[in-house]
Amino acid sequence: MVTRLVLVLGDQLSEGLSALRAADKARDVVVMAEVADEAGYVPHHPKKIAFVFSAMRKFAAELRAAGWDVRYGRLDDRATGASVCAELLRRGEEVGATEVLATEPGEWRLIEALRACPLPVTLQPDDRFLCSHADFEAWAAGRKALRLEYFYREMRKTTGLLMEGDHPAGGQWNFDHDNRKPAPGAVDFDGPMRFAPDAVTREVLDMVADRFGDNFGDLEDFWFATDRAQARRALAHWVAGGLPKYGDYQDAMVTGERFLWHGVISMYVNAGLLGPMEVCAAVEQAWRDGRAPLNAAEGFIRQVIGWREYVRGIYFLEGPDYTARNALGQTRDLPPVYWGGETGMRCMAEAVGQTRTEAYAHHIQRLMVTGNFALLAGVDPAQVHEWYLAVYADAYEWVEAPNVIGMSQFADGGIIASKPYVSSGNYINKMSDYCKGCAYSVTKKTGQGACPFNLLYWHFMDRHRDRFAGNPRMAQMYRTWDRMDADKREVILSEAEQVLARLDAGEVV
Ligand code: FAD
Ligand code: DLZ
Ligand code: SF4
Repeated sequence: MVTRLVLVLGDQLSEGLSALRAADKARDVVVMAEVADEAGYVPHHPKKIAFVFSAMRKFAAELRAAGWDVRYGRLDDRATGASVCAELLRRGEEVGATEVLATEPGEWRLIEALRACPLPVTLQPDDRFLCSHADFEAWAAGRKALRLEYFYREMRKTTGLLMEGDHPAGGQWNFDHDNRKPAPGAVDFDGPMRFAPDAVTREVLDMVADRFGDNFGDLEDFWFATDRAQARRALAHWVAGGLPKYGDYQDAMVTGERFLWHGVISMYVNAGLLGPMEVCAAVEQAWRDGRAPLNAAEGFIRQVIGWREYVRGIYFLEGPDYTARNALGQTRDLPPVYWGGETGMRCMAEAVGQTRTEAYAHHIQRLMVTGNFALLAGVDPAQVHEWYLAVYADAYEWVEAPNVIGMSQFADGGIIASKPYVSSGNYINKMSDYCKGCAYSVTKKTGQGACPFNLLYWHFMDRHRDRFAGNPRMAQMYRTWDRMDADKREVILSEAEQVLARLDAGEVV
């Protein structure tokens, strides 16, 4: 019997991975590798690299303990190939294998690299996801608009989560209107479970500090779970303490509170340490046991079986050119504030600051602070995309690109979002306490100290009028703009231009 290589990538750390299921422990050899190309295709946050490498090393040890022959290439071993394909070729020669079994990677870039690899690679579907490509294509076929809500209802029915017979639990599919409470005074959850680095992680941390110390992001105080057992404990900790108020304060932002009641488990689910059904089942059980309210359980389950599956479906449906889309023709360079440059904007300082320290920001910070600002400021979506792909521990292209190119930057022309997620400072002020400590004034629409979001919001509306004036969901805002005094409109636009000029000149905004 001929030996085959079984490729396991850094985000495929699941015992039941389809490639492993298709392989034969007695004759096949598992290949895992920390390769320069994967560690460097964007300047990943050092905590993200450390998380991926540590989890890979520990998963390799688990596979070995389960009887697999694992050939693991470390980044600090000179013999390790520079790319996934180079490593496969090296290992192929080493063990006399001429074919590869793999689970479909989550990025077109890697799928194409495997197709181009001289060794024949058989790709198995990644059935850790709940909706297959074929099922998503069938759902999307013939629909004019691919809206999440309808997809989500189908997923509720297929998974049976929060269902009572054919009906949604509580008589409603969606409890989002209960989930928009602004920032509370005090946070009564101590945040995600933290793990002191073990010997494997410490070794990885030293290497990452040495090789990637110049990348944006702090490596110190590394606390992530790096194996399945730890990730399960982190999940249980959050279900007990964070889930009960997760729904209520899902959209809130509080100065210095980096996690609030959020799960902070996306990096574990995306790397394969936890399964999407497993996390939803834990949440559903908490609701059934009376340990969490329905609005919290439904809100969370919608993110996982709804949004998470939906964005993956869109990524694969739309094809490899998705990340290059720029429907609004925005071209400005990403301002230095995204890489920690000085800013007077408290909201941006908070969101970018915790991104730097934790490789984490929650959804509303990503969407309504950093995403909103980039969109209003007219930043090139490809640069925005690369930033998000680099700086978050949970970022892989299949999930990051639809969220950034589609949901946040409207660069796909409205496949995901029915209208752009833009707002003035008012929304941020309503949902956070950031404005209180800001150098700008959120109530000032123009003049010295006016909040840049207020100015840029109208600039965005005005410069994209042709595209959005006919959108019924934006008509009210255009009416407000049109009713404004012409002089006032002119002042707003010219002050917005000044903000943009300052961004272009690299000045502090
Ligand atoms: P929770 O608030 O506790 O949510 C529960 C879970 O639902 C998450 O763990 C995640 O698995 C899933 N989820 C929630 N929203 C989404 C979504 N929109 N798309 C996919 N899954 C979702 N998520 C990523 O996993 N990787 C990314 O690279 C990523 N980039 C984003 C970029 C932008 C501009 C925006 C607006 C959102 C992005 N998201 C991304 C979605 C979301 O912000 C994160 O999943 C979430 O913040 C992770 O933190 P959490 O585990 O505390 O989430
Ligand atoms: C993100 C990442 C990093 C930083 N490094 C590696 C690596 O060295 N080896 C590997 O197999 N995977 C790595 N990954 C994940 C992949 O780059 C890629 O993003 C995902 O497999 C796509 O779904
Ligand atoms: Fe952000 Fe404007 Fe509020 Fe300052 S005033 S924190 S810039 S929204």
